[in-house]
Amino acid sequence: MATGSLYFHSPCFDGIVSAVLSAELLERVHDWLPLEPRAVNYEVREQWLARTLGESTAIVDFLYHPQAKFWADHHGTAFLNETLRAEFAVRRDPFLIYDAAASSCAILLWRRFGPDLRRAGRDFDELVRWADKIDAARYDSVEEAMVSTDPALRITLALSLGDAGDLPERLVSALRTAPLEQVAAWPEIHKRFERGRDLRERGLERFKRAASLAADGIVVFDVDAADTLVSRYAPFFFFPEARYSAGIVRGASGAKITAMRNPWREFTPAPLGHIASTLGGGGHQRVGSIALSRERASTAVDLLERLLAQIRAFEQDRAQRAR
Ligand SMILES: [Mn+2]
Repeated sequence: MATGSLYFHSPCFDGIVSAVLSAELLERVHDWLPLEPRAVNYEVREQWLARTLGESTAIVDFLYHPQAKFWADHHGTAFLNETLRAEFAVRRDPFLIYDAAASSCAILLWRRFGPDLRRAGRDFDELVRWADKIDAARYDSVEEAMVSTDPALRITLALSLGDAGDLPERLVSALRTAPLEQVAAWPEIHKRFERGRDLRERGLERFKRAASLAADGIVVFDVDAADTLVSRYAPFFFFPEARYSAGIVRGASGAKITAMRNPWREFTPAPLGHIASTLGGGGHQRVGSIALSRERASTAVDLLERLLAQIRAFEQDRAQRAR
């Protein structure tokens, strides 16, 4: 039987939910061929545009491709070059949807097509709510981000272990009809979740010894994360009053410098993505990071110092303006 393709970003809960929504929409409401889910991630970047897409191809939560018949994304980096961005800007097609201000691809799709799906008897409110919360990191508390066992968070941690095989594709197929709770209870999800929880606990112990809170409210750390999972929220788990975290996470393939503002405190932070971009990295307002290969990992301490200096300069300016 002929089939179409549905590319979705993975491992990512938002990518999976976006695939569920678009599969249901295209197959049930618009009579597309059955869509085969295919997980993709940014490793395919270099070859993405060289790929020839089949007649019935949808792409969600991932890079724009001019041959896609259905496309939705919210990443600032959706267009691989300016020509594509310009070409897209003049296309008028209700099946090509882009909004860099949307907090998740799932919410973007749900706002646009939720009424059609509801009329077809498909309600995905709960899935969309979780996808949006996770993608936008809009957690109620650091505890919810770190130790909660809600079904969507169990699946997210299970996926974060890597080597997931075709688990993301099977999740898309299952979540089209089965309740979230039931899917999260799959033995393989449970097993991966338990392993993820152990690794995360080890990561926390390691982080605790490698971090300290500076007098100006920045959690500074240099942690070896090999064989553990170090949560990006660990700094605020130990230092809930901190304003920022900035540090080095070292692994087998190199090192990563990351900076984040405390998402549970109200204030206008230094532009962390911009600061990181001046040092060879990227990000957005609330989080910046710089990836370093193993060969360049020795520059990490120096780069972190320069990043900290820029955050501190911003904060001093702010203090002066307030005076
Ligand atoms: Mn997303």
